[in-house]
Amino acid sequence: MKENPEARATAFHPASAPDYIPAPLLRGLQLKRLQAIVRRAYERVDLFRERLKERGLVPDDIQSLGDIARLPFTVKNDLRDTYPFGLFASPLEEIVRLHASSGTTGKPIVVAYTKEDVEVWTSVMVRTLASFGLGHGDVIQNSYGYGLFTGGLGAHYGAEDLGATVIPISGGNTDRQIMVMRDFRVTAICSTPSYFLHLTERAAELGIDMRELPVRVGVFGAEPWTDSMRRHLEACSGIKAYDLYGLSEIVGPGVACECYLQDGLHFFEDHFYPEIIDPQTGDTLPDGAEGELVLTTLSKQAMPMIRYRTRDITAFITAPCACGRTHRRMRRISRRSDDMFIIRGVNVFPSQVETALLQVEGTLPHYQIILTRQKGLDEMEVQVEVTPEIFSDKIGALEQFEARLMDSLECVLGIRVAVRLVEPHSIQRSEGKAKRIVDKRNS
Ligand code: DLL
Repeated sequence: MKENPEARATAFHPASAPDYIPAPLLRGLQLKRLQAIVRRAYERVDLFRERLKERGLVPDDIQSLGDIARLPFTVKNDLRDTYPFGLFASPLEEIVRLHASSGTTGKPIVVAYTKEDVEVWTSVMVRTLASFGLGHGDVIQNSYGYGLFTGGLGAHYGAEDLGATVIPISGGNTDRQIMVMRDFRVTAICSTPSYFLHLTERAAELGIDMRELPVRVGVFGAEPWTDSMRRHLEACSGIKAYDLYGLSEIVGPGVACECYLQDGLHFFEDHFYPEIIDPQTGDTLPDGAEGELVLTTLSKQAMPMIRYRTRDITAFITAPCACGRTHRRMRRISRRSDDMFIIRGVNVFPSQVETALLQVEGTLPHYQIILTRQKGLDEMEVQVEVTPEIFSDKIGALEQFEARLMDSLECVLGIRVAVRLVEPHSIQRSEGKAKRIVDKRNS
């Protein structure tokens, strides 16, 4: 029997104290930090100073948190254009760590940390793990990739500082992961949700029922996943699956995370200031409206990011959270503005496909969306794995099943799209972020 995770998750951890500071104090702290970081960027980063000058602004113009809306945005291309070190606000000798994110095209983006920055990052990861009920005595298997990706070292430093035992196993070598999880009596695992799904399936093949193991918490993030996927993962492993959000440009993992209520992600607002904007106009949206998340680092020394456009789509949750944390929450990131494709005039996001598939019993959450272009129009086909029982069924039953999936997709997307059932294990598994879209439109 697993121990009750809720009892642990509601227990107060001393490192979490900043999560509960009264809102007026938090706003005061944010303003002070915002003013200091704008000044730092203005004095040390050419691109930022030039952009402020173009607008006739100086750091003293920031007199309230609302004044942030007067500042220019930073976008991913700014990091590419100034590659590798152009946005650094600290000399290289003060930088203790570099990470990089490859992205889909061209040059990677490089991000930097001073010793203080690493300490802040560690502290937000400690607060993250504590909010999932983890602490001293836990054994944490860290299956995020170590290396230039921020997932591995970010979670590692947090887990160690928390006083837990960390197993720096990184991604891959699935059978060994399962052996370690069982033999080292692992109580929590950090990985992408898609990799954990792969782990549970492989464990079942090896005759190991994860529900019988001591593992009770999943620290999942780095890719979009749905509530249906959460329910699936929790049911087949007996753990509590928590959502953790972050991005390299801001710090890595540890920008926002769920609390034990699993109802939205609290930002670590003492270090990261969130806004939601209309991605078309750039205007700040009223609380509760869905739009693009924009983040400002309030304490980052090596590479301050002012109003960074994440391309991630979400909304603030306006009601206070019953957990008592005062930091604002956002809905889970269901999609990115650049993930969208248009099929017969209808906007489609991969997460909608996942939701539709998981509504039909017998599908496994392994799917890929194949995009092609025919006579100038985009077409999509959803390839989805089904359970061995269904796959080995008679042809007629398979066709019926395919039709049910098409109906479910039509219901969610509003258009009828092609579905192809594929054998279990035929879609390639990823050790990190899952590749949901195969884009053949330009080939
Ligand atoms: O993925 C950092 C991270 C590592 C977060 C481990 C959580 C856990 P990047 O590689 O720079 O950094 O990718 C950042 O991944 O803009 C989102 O689009 C997506 N993403 C990250 N976390 C989540 C999440 C890391 N919980 C990009 N839900 C972000 C949905 C997420 N999308």
